Amino acid sequence: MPSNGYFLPGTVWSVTATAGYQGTVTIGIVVYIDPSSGSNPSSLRVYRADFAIGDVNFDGEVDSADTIVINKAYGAIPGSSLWNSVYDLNNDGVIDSLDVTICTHHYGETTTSWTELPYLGYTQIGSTSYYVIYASTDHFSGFGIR
Ligand SMILES: [Ca+2]
Ligand SMILES: [Ca+2]
Repeated sequence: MPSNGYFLPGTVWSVTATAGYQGTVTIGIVVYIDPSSGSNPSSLRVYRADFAIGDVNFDGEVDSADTIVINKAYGAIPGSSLWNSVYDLNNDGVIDSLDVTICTHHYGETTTSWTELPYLGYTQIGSTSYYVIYASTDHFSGFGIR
């Protein structure tokens, strides 16, 4: 976990909707709490990350690593094995140079916006040290806990 207390950006959960959807949904994120830490699951909250446009690998910065993954899916359309709607930055149904151009236009931008989501409680998974922390969101994005 990085110094800002969130999960590493690379391990942030990314949720995308493949069909039109509007409304609020409940999400649950599983977290391990070391019993010796004294941490209380009721103190944990779910945050939504609003990534910079072009940060398609969700590592917190727009750079050449993002254009590399977009280029690996070059030419992909919905249904093809390399398709990933995250890389289709202009939402035109094909991953191509227009998406690379958008990405490079945002080079150097970083993810700075984290929004705490409404807390809905938690449940323990059996008698383990794993808990599911619940929150509601109306916006699919990346999510983390702190
Ligand atoms: Ca990135
Ligand atoms: Ca596109």
